[in-house]
Amino acid sequence: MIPIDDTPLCRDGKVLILAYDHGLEHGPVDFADVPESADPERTFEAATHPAVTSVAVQKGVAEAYYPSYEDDVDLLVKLNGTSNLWRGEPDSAVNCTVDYAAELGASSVGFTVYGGSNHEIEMVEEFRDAQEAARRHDLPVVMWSYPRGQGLRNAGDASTIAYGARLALELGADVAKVKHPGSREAMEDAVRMAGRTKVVMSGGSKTTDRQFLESVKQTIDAGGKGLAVGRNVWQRENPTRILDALEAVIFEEAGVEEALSAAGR
Ligand code: FBP
Repeated sequence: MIPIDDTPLCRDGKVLILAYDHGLEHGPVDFADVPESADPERTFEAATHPAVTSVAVQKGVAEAYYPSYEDDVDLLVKLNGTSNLWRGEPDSAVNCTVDYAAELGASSVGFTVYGGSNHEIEMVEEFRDAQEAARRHDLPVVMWSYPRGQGLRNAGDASTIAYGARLALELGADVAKVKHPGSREAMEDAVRMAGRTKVVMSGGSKTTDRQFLESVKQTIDAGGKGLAVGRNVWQRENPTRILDALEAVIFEEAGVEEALSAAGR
């Protein structure tokens, strides 16, 4: 296990990963409301905000855009990912090796595991290869731990999310990225199940500032390390304002009201 507090993935022991792999995972629909958000430069610019500890992108976006930002932004390369055009049981193609992610300048890597999918066995075997290669490069591993699949009717249940957090510990991830399970207590359970693996909340689809900040606050109060968020930042007209608010909640122990005023409302 890598002590992530000493890596660029953390600032003062907390994590705010700005996720931008949606062009692959969801496609153009995610950029429809804010057309400028299709330009990766806009997200890289947002990632220069001091609250952001890393930007998470796929290999192609890293190759094309990271060289212009390498002095100002820390890079997490997502090693697998699948388009929304795929209609099969949840699975994720391994698109990048750890060696190549390191060559691109990544200081950490990300990997999705769909526990419960009919493809769980292969995904976990692929994760094994990536995790062991990452250890050789001394790169922290963030597991996007999203239990789902046709046999799982309760993917959003607190107990399933806690199981996802536990999978991350058992399989050797340094950070477990899990969906918000709906309450502080349920997030405490996920944090407890993850043991020494750090838990970060996955942002989810865009919601109001207040609802979003409340879920982030619950995560921090539950012992979570922070957040890996995409749409709730770059689908906003002004990503800087929500990042100001997130900085207050995650790094300055502010409450939601205080954070909302930090964001200027
Ligand atoms: P969001 O904060 O926008 O939810 O992004 C987090 C993330 O894990 C992305 O990295 C990924 O593209 C997306 O969610 C996958 O979401 P899902 O598979 O649940 O549709």
